[in-house]
Amino acid sequence: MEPTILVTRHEGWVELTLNRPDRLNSFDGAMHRRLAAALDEIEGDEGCRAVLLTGAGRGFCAGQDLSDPETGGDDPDLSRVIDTHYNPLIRRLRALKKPIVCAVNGVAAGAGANIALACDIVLAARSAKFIQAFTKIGLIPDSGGTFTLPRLVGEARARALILTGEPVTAETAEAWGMIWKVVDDAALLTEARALTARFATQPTQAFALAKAALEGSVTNSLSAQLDLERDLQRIAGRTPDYAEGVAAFIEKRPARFTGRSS
Ligand code: T3D
Repeated sequence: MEPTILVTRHEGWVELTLNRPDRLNSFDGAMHRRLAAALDEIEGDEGCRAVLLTGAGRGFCAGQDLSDPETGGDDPDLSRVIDTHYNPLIRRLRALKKPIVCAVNGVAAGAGANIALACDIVLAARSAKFIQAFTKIGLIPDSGGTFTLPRLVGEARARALILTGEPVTAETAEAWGMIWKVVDDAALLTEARALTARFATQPTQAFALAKAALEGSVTNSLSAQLDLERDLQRIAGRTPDYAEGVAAFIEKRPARFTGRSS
């Protein structure tokens, strides 16, 4: 049987493909565990400096596999699957110390939409759409949807998307600031791969620290955020990539970043 998560290693970066195309790459427990194992490896691999997440077939991800016996039963406790799988996944994507690009190749529904929105940079195929499908089946958004959406698109749009479950086209998602960019379907993977490969040659520590600063900004006051920036900049200023970046600038040559912390 084909693995439900395809892991393709490139020079300095890893491509993860959700691979249950006949179920629009919806998640069952086994797929969650495979993704978690792949992320374990990526986190521990200094040679991997960027990640690309995409889906196989015509969909990106339709969220939870609604036929998965692990989440069904007479008296389901959906908090279990959230605690075991979705919440750790979203926390890991946000905390990953390397950029994660998401190439949304088709429909992203339910948790699938919110997993995409938890990535650092989202490119979407022109034919893709984003659906907060939860209330259609009597659930509330999870995987950070109630947190991420209002921050990305504003309260009015977030509330309407959540309560109506209406699909948002990739073009509207870009226009509303929900995602970074729409790309023609045929060009999506080429463009997403080029971006991820470029990130893999850049100052990885600075990316990690910038992500940490952005996370801090969610709850910090301006004053606390200024202090956090100072502290993280102190760390950035001691990385070899800072020395190299400045030297390359002075010498008017391209920088050769290693991504190393020391
Ligand atoms: O445990 C918990 O439940 C808690 C966690 C919740 C997190 C969540 O994500 S809840 C939200 C779950 N997702 C959904 O409700 C979305 C369900 N899917 C859809 O609404 C539609 O499939 C789409 C709008 C995403 C796409 O529609 P369309 O017409 O392009 O495709 P389709 O024909 O509906 O789907 C194609 C196949 O994929 C189909 O199988 P078939 O008939 O060809 O054998 C369909 O059943 C299957 N599929 C799509 N989504 C899911 C799914 N199978 C299982 N689970 C799915 N989520």
